[in-house]
Amino acid sequence: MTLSAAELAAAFTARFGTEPAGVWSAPGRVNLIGEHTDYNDGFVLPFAIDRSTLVAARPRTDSTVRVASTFSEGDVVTADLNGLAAGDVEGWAAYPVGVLWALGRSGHAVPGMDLLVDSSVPVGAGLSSSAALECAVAAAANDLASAGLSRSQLASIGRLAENEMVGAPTGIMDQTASLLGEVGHAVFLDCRSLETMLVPLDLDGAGLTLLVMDTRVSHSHSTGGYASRRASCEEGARQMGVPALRDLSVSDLGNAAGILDEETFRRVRHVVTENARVEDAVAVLTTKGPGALGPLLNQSHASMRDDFEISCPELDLAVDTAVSAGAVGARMTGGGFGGAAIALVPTEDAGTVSEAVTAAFADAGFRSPVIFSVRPDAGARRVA
Ligand code: GAF
Repeated sequence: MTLSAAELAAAFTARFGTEPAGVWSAPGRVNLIGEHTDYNDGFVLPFAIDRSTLVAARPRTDSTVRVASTFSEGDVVTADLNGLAAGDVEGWAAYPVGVLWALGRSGHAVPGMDLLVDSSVPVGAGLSSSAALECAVAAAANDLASAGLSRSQLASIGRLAENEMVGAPTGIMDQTASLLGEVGHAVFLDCRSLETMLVPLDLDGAGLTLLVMDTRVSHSHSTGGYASRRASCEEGARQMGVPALRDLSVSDLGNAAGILDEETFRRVRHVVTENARVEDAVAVLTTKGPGALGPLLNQSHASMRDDFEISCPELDLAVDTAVSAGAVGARMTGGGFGGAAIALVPTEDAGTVSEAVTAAFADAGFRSPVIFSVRPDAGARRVA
């Protein structure tokens, strides 16, 4: 369901019998480039999208949290912040409850709350519906408890909730994009220093459309593949004698090939070359504009497909077909093993590219993809 802030406030009143104190919104994200670099202390270049999660919230006088969503009529998950431990809450409620728990664990007293959630970020599409939910709740709790945390601090709270309460060993990229995004910009993030820089991403001005091609192949970052890639990266850094793969550059790869086993080397090569591509992408965007990003997007996809091995036949088909049908460039986005690919296309070709990808999926016997366009939008904010 996608409700307006006023409609969600009315639904909250109907559900909990009292008006919310306010409504907060946080967007999902597309990662333009820089995949699996965040937990290697590297560089990422995501942007907040014009699809978001809304949370109507009201603080309580006790430590009880009640969460409900417009997707699960009647179901209210209840938890008590007192004595709550990592892993205690399961399912989707682990994200909102986890944020309140993470605030408390980080020394910020927050009361119990009633929360009603609605979202237009597709779940499981690799657009970080999870970070959108975390960041909307974090923004609400920050305001309602007058915690005074910065956007970067709130991103860390969201990550803590995801790592500890949900059990997904993810990095800081998604929460940063959801909290620090700006209209018409991507967010360059140095995941070691946590410094950010807004980079102009004027798609309309360049006559470009960014298509999301949701393969509808489901993925989860709290299961095997994501964690095993992370473990390979840590092992590669250990064997190379550096704190993190961020500390290697492309010129170190020859040396790495002689030290690492073949598979670990390919994992390392992806991260090292991807960091370089992010820096190149920032330079391209600031000097030439988004129309010149194509080769970097395509190279990023090939690296994830061949070296990091996190793509799948549906993602490869979406990317290859989009490029053949006229996209400037395309790549899978997010953690991989399913989810979505993105294609940067001249706006006049967006229909042709979408149709070509849909037809290719039908020919291959794959489920029909869901294809839509997104724009760089603003980060989390109070909307009512
Ligand atoms: C997921 C994670 F949540 C991010 O932290 C990041 O690692 C991404 O996968 C891969 O780049 O979205």
